[in-house]
Amino acid sequence: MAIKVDRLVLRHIRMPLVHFFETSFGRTHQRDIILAEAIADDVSGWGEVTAGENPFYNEEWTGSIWPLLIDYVAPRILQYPFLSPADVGPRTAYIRGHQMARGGVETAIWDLQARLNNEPLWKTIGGGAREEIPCGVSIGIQDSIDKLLEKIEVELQAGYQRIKMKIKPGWDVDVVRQVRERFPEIKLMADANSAYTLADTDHLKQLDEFYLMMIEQPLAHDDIIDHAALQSALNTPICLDECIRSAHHAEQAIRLKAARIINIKLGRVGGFAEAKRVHDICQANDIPVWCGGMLESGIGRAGNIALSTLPNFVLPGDVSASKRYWERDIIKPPVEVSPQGTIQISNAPGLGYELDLDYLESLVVRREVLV
Ligand code: OSB
Ligand code: MG
Repeated sequence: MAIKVDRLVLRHIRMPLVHFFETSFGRTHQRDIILAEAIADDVSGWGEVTAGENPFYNEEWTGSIWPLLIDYVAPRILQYPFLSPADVGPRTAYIRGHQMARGGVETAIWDLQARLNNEPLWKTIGGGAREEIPCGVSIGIQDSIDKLLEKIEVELQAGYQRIKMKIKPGWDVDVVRQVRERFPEIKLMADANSAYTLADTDHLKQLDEFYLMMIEQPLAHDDIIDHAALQSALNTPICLDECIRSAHHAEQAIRLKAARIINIKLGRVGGFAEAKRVHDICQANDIPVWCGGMLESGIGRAGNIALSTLPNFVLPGDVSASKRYWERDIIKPPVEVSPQGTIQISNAPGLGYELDLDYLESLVVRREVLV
């Protein structure tokens, strides 16, 4: 039976982070998140737009999402009879780029489909290869190395299976060395968020000494070719994040040997259908994948958990407990991580968590109802 979305409600919510999060492109203290609620026959599906507050990770940002959804996505989505949520991507593909904006609505329609089917979202998307998700954490750049070491200790005590640390010029080889000296056995990786160029090849080669699981996105956000050149010079596997916005990019990166691992983010590739295609191409080429994070609220986090049940998500991802980000999350219960560093998947319909609607509404700074 076709789904027709008869109302799309956009909410812009503001949520303070428990701790600031710093990457090579800047520090975030509070999140400005756009949520999409797609309604059909009084059943709601929810999706989170994972764009940041500034156009620094990619070109999308909270401010660009709002008009894009109102002017370009909503008119193509409302009242259109979708045979499958997989058709939402093609229906909005006339828009160049803007995967995160489009993905927020696409994921809402998958959740809507799951709720209409009265089944968990992981089932609707064709996942379910595992009942618990292996979890790692992403730790931002800190004010001191001591602070970083202390944070790593706390996360290891909590059970997380791998540690990702952010690096940038001036906070890289020496910091990684000290982390390695203190924690010689842990699964460790570094994420540069595009802070280097090929001219830094010799510098980055020094990281080979620390047997990292991978170096994530060292070079430009849109340059697969330079990553191929760097990968041929490094022993450490490169993992691509920013560069992979589609299954076609994944296929090209694999063909060029630009990466040995790929991080899949729902928003960055425009939603579940494309994320699955990226997953499948990687699986067919023996490239393991893991689920990245964008400091999501509980809604995006629940979507990431569903995605992580696809079979080739074999490495611990960046999907971690709600309490690492939020004093109070907008879902009930919050996402919790076991002492073994895993998240148990939920069998409840849709995202698998209840929304704390009263709390969510209290965070809204603007709203738009589209019919
Ligand atoms: O590159 O993976 C990234 C956060 C914001 C923007 C980009 C990235 C990140 C993270 C945090 O590393 C992942 C998370 O804890 O949600
Ligand atoms: Mg990254």
